[in-house]
Amino acid sequence: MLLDLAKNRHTLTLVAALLLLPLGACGGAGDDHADHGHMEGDMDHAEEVADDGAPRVYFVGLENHATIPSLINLQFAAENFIIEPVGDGAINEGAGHYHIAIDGECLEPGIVIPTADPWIHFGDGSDSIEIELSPGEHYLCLQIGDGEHRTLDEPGLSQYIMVHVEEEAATE
Ligand SMILES: [Cu+2]
Repeated sequence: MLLDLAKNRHTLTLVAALLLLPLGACGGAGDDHADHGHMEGDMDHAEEVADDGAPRVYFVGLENHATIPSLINLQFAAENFIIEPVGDGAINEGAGHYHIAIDGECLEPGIVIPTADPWIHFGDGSDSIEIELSPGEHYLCLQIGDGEHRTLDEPGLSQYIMVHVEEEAATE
């Protein structure tokens, strides 16, 4: 494995944050905006990337090498791809769910994404998470897995970026 667990201590914080999320917000209610959010305008990304019909996922509003605060709400978006909750293991073509790895690399196609650090599965079909990162550089992978959590053979179905996390102002 490529993962260095020593670098991932902060993911404990992350997991704690995940457990505190109100899961009720993540159900089927979000279907309406999944494919249309980028049409509405304030997202730079929509203007940069022509829609060529290829499936694509990305961190919303987060460019490679962006500087971000320690506490951030990561949001994901998909184009030409259906985000669905994990069912009974059925694999639906052109559909899947998000995963992120914090300080872990994206995986090659055909690999079942582990249910362990540094990976978080969004098996309920949700598309955001609030995380807290330590100051410094971090690497974020957003990657789709199918109904069996297996990575897909489409280059656009993962995004790997580096972010700079600001030093926090001292507060008590
Ligand atoms: Cu999964």
